[in-house]
Amino acid sequence: MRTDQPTYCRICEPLCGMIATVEDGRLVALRPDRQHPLSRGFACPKGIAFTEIVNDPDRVLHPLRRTPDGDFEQVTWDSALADIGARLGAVQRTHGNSSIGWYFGNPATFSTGHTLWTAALMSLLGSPHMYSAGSQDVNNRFVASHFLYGNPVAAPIPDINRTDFLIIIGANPIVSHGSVMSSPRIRDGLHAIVKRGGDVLVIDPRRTETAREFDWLPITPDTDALFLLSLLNVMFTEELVDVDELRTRARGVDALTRTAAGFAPEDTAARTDIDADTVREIARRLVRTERAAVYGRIGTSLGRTGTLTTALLDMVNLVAGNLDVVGGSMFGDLGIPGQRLAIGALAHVPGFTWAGRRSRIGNLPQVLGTAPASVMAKEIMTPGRGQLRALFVSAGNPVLSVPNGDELRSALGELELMVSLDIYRNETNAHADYILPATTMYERADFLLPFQALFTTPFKQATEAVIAPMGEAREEWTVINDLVAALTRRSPLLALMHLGNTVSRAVGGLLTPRHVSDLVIRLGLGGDRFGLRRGGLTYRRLIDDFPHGTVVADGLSPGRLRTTVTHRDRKVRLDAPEILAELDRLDDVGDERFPLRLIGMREIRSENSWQHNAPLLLRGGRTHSARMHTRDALDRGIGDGELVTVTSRHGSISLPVTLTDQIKRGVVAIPHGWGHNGSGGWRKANAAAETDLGSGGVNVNALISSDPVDLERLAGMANMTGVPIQVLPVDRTSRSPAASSAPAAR
Ligand SMILES: Nc1nc2c(c(=O)[nH]1)N[C@H]1C(S)=C(S)[C@@H](COP(=O)(O)OP(=O)(O)OC[C@H]3O[C@@H](n4cnc5c(=O)[nH]c(N)nc54)[C@H](O)[C@@H]3O)O[C@H]1N2
Ligand SMILES: Nc1nc2c(c(=O)[nH]1)N[C@H]1C(S)=C(S)[C@@H](COP(=O)(O)OP(=O)(O)OC[C@H]3O[C@@H](n4cnc5c(=O)[nH]c(N)nc54)[C@H](O)[C@@H]3O)O[C@H]1N2
Ligand code: SF4
Ligand SMILES: [Mo]
Repeated sequence: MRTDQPTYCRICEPLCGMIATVEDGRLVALRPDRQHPLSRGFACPKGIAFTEIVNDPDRVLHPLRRTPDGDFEQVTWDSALADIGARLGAVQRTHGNSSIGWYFGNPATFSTGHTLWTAALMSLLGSPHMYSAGSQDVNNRFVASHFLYGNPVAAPIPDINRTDFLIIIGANPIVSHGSVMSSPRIRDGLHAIVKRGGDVLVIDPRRTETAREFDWLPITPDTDALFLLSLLNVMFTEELVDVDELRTRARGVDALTRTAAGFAPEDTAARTDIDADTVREIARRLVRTERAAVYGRIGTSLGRTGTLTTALLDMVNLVAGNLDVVGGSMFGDLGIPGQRLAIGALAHVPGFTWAGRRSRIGNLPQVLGTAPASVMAKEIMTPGRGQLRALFVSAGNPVLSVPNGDELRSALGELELMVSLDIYRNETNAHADYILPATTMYERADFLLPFQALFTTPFKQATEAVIAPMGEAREEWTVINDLVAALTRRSPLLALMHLGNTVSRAVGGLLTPRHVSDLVIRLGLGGDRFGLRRGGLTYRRLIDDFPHGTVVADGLSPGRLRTTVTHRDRKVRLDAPEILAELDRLDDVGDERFPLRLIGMREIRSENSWQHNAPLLLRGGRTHSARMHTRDALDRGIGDGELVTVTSRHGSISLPVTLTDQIKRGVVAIPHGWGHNGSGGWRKANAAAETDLGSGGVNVNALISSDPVDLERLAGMANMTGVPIQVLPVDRTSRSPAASSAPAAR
């Protein structure tokens, strides 16, 4: 039997509508859903290629146990869980709860059950070793919001549907499809701004796919904070701002004015490479355009001061009169009664707030209960109380995604127990004792819960699983329920959770992600409020009556600041000393040995490290190469396509170079997520991007420091952009000591 089922894609943040064709229980095709109210028939190549991932012969479909020779053998779930439980119990007895850790990667965020159950397990266990991809991605956003609003999960998003002037600084939405913002068909959304007479300005060191379609202003990497401070400087010194009005919404206006006074555009121009007149013009325009917004993402997060830079983005929006107003930078709203009070109360729970705990190594603050993944290797290797001895990795590939993968790779081998929950064998779980097969998104039901406040058009959709789990794959949250049983002896809270599960299972009412989602749907925007609002939404109604999803409000609502800010005076705080102290880190990192600056770039047919095994995405042959300005290459005697060695203070890699004029001089861009080294099971990924030096591409994070002193102080963010590097032709450097580590970094 062949059926077409509406569902949605959960690879990246627009969550595009999809029609899944299922034949005799197999997923045979995916196509964009034309009836989806927001994505309206759009899907990108990754979304379409997902059929190949679901059916990939390299997928892990049965529990695997490591054999003494380092390979894996198939075992039953029962024996895997029994052995894992026994070994986990032993680690817990010998070393305590604080020796058990969990790293959850990016795809976990797209599964309600996975995120909630992991967070519950780790917080009830009380271990400080919870890690996520957040310290390479977005934790700075949470910390900036903690200081500005008192509410770490408040994240303003640009009202792209109504803005007339959008500045995109450090994001490439035409490739990434938008991040910390769910806005299907974002390319159309951006072009619509221009069509209604507005402008989109992209400030980026590279003339990106987005910059090519709009206006481009190049900037020196990792100088965005200086640029934003200069915008504030102009707004205050040219008296463009109604300061009295500002004081009704914010506290610390004087301190911010004094701070900005030190950053006249004439003084920052040499560092940012944006001339003072341009800065002044942009500042005036942001104030004078009624509907204007500034939006930043990865490029403004991975520098040395990601939290400060992100706080400054919001400050610029606020001071220009563009925060929390139509067409500006706006807050999504769950529409749940009492949400401010609830978040205010949560903000006192150590695991929810900022710096509720600090890391044993590096003394870095936890963010929403997670510690910086960059210190994970040292947490494993450094003896003492709280040493990490057992690690779970779910939906993550930290050997490729966090700094200094070689260090982590060797540390993983020292663990007493490592368990991976994944759909593939990858570079990280090559070191696991067990690999447990997880379902893909189309093998589970879900609701867009984590993204509810991030849609530029408030939207709800729920889906059933379109196929049954392949092989013996299981959903992560059910595996977590099984793990809890092994940990009850030394954790009264987990004992309670286990008891709750056992009792509710017996009466047929086990708590599931669907219950949690149903609660949020019923209480939230458009929900039935448990019968108080007739005809309102429930999980069931979403599935039955709105299989393509439903828009629950025409647009974001202005005036949310008072329900978003949890500070007692309900004012945005502009003078947090922790944030202002970061200004000390704005000095130049110049080093004549490393005259160039590294930045990252995302590719349209990659998703971090994990979609290089899909034939559709490898079509035409893929290369992994550094992008470098033609003249920088000429100066070094480097020709297009040649192999180069890229060296930083921390490591060295060799890969081909692609010469281009679409990048600022002095800047080199290298995609991350490559470095497939054959130890994993994804055969096509290992064979892709072949060069004289091998295949699988190289791991750019070999160039990045995992030393705690090099991490951003407030959110423990890895510094992955603006890193000083040198690039030389391979043959000339092959005899130098720096290059001798190149093969190891591959
Ligand atoms: N196709 C595809 N889509 C993806 C992903 C993917 O791997 N592939 N990954 C997903 C994930 S996990 C995320 S978090 C999002 C990220 O979404 P985005 O942030 O939109 O994506 P990036 O391509 O990382 O864009 C960052 C931009 O910042 C620029 N940049 C680097 N350093 C600086 C700097 O110092 N200053 C300024 N102003 N700009 C700088 C880079 O040139 C780049 O254009 O994308 C998601 N979508
Ligand atoms: N240099 C540099 N490094 C970066 C970045 C950068 O811009 N530059 N970006 C950073 C960012 S933003 C991110 S988000 C991280 C990503 O870092 P990670 O999340 O650590 O790595 P991914 O490559 O996303 O790996 C995801 C893994 O999840 C598996 N998987 C996919 N779906 C599922 C599922 O449903 N269940 C389970 N259990 N497993 C699944 C895949 O097979 C893969 O092994 O990388 C970061 N690293
Ligand atoms: S842009 Fe592509 S990968 Fe992202 S949600 Fe849409 S179809 Fe999926
Ligand atoms: Mo990310």
